[in-house]
Amino acid sequence: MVTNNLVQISKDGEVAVITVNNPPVNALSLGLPEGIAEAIESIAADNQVKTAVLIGAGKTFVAGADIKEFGKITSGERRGSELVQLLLKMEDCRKPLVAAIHGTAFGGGLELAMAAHYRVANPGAQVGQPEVKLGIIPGAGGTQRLPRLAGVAKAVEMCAEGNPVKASDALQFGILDRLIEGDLRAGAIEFAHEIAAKPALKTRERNEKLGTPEQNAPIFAAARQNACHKQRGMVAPLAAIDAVEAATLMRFEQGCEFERNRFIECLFSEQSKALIHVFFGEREVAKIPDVAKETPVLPLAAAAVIGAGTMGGGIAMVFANAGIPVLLKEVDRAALDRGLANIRKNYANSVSKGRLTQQFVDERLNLIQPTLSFDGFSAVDMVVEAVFEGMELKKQVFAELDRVCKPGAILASNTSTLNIDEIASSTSRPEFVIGTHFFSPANVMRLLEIVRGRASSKEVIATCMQLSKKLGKVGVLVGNCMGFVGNRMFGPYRREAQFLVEEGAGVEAVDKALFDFGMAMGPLATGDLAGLDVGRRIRKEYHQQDPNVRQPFAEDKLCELGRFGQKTGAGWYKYDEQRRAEPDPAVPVLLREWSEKAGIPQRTISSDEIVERCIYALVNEGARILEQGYALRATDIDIIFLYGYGFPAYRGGPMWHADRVGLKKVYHRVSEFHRQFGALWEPAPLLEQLAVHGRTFSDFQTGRGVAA
Ligand code: T1G
Repeated sequence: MVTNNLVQISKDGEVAVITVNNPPVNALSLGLPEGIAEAIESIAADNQVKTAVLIGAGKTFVAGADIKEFGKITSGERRGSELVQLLLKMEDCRKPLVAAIHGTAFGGGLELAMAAHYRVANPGAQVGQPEVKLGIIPGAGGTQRLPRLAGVAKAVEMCAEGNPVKASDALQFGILDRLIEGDLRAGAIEFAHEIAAKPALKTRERNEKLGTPEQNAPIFAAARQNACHKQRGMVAPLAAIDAVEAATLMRFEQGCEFERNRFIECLFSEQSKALIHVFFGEREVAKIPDVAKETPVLPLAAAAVIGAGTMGGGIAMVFANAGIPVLLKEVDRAALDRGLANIRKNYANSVSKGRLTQQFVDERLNLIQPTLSFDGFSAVDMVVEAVFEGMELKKQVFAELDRVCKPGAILASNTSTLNIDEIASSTSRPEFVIGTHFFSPANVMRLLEIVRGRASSKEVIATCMQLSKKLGKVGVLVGNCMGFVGNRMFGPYRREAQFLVEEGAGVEAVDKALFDFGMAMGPLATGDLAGLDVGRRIRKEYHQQDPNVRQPFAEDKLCELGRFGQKTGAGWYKYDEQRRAEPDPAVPVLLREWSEKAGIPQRTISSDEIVERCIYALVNEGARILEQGYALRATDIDIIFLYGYGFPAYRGGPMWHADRVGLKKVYHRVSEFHRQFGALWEPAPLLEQLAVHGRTFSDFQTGRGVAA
């Protein structure tokens, strides 16, 4: 029996089975709630049916509302309350309904399951209210029903933080009634027989876990504090907490209305538009126009890393964490021992913070095999080189790797600045050479820039893109230009931060303005963390000092004083033993002296100017990169900045942010800065062109793919 093409009913004796089938993730697209409603009506009217199971076809239960249809609600085309009505109808059904969950019951999917009278799940299933990650809150009673099942503390955590919960935990919290090993459908039907004679309990009437105001007050206070800290600047987590609080203070219907109002408010917000862009963007970056989905990937069962420094050690951990055995090679025993000690220390930290178990760590450490020779390299499928940044050294390493590695092994470089094609030229297999630019700390940062050389083969690209997923990273394909995409843009951003302090803005004022904008860290504090000498080395090596173009000098001068940042206890700030930053009164004095000597007039600079100069410097360079085809889409640039540079996700990334500000305004400001500050601010032709035609970065397509 079929209600519509998305929902089918079948029968197993007295148990009806309602199957939802809307691949790939059974999202609640238009027609699906309506189909389930019809199914409920039909089983209510069917005298043979005593009880029903609601289950998902394919790889998952319902993963939530259809995010692509949100625009229909904001445009007024749909009210979007069909689901709310359906859930009441389900609860009111006299015949007990059992939701049978596999895969993910997320958002509207969990809300749907909570409106059933019972819930069973496979042990591998997960449940969650991830809406805050899209800048919204649950919109179909999730904040009202979840505290009634799981209690206030758990519900507020799930709704405000948005993280998934494993089935075994969900059972313990009371969200699930039973775990079913083996065949879910059969187990759910058996469960349905068992409860057929029991009353159909309505979740909305189960008030016993809602607690008292005295019990709840500290829970909400702690949740708000946590949200302000961990989800700084985001509106939705606080709205979600308010809505769960409403569940404890109001009747169910009123609570739902409260939730609905906050949901709509959030749905219309800029933050939610940005976060939805990020959700789809994260998936879009995996799509490479000239590398078809069907492109065969190469086997990747064993890897090697050259260099056990901070980056190399971190990369070895990333492979081990993904269960891939990895050789870790150094040139001498002392360096290898230092590298291994760092790896052990990093793992021990994670164990002490409760993030990993000792058993997991022991297993991973066993996968990392330290070595001083190339023995065993002939058996690996991929090598990542992470030696010191220097072209000659890298070429030597690659020539050696070409000799020792088997044909077909991928030779990747973790270089952050060097030309991949030149590195590849030292091998006989440039088509197997590629850049895999990890970000520090490699075992933490989610970004992986995959740098396409002129000869990199499609199979190698497809393999690295797939590998990034396996390693828990977001891989973004970029072209082979100086600094690739992220660092090429980050340069002008940090350059402006230096110019600003040289013109009279305070060090803390610059960092605070960008921190308040939402950046994880201010640009000057970031310099101290990375080491000011790193930037100086790159500047020295690559920048042709054109005397007509202004160059920042402050960081070079700090370096001359031995102030390299955190590692030397002083840079832009001074640091104590625990590397806690403190403003250093010596710095403004030095800056004034240096600026005076350089003839730079000092003035008061607003936080708006600080933000515009730093962020529009990013955007202007991003526009050049996009036009030149070194990034496939504006979205790719956005994702790079979110996962590699601490750009706030709720602003969608630099290019999305510029689109929302309006490219006319951005172009106007960039042109003003050009007049005021000279050549470095020359507007990118693409920015000008899009601004003049009223277009956006989002709708710009290069049509050329990534330049090799
Ligand atoms: N709506 C529309 N499309 C979706 C979708 C959704 N909810 N979830 C996934 N997709 C698409 C995705 O874009 C991709 O498309 C394909 O499905 C496979 O996804 C009323 C308001 C379920 C864990 O936030 O977390 O319910 O790229 O590559 O790694 O209160 O997708 O192939 O064209 O991610 O196996 C709440 C979001 C919505 C869940 C599967 N739900 N999805 O991961 O595959 S708001 C969510 C996920 C809501 C209610 C509120 C993951 C996944 P394409 P994928 P995956």
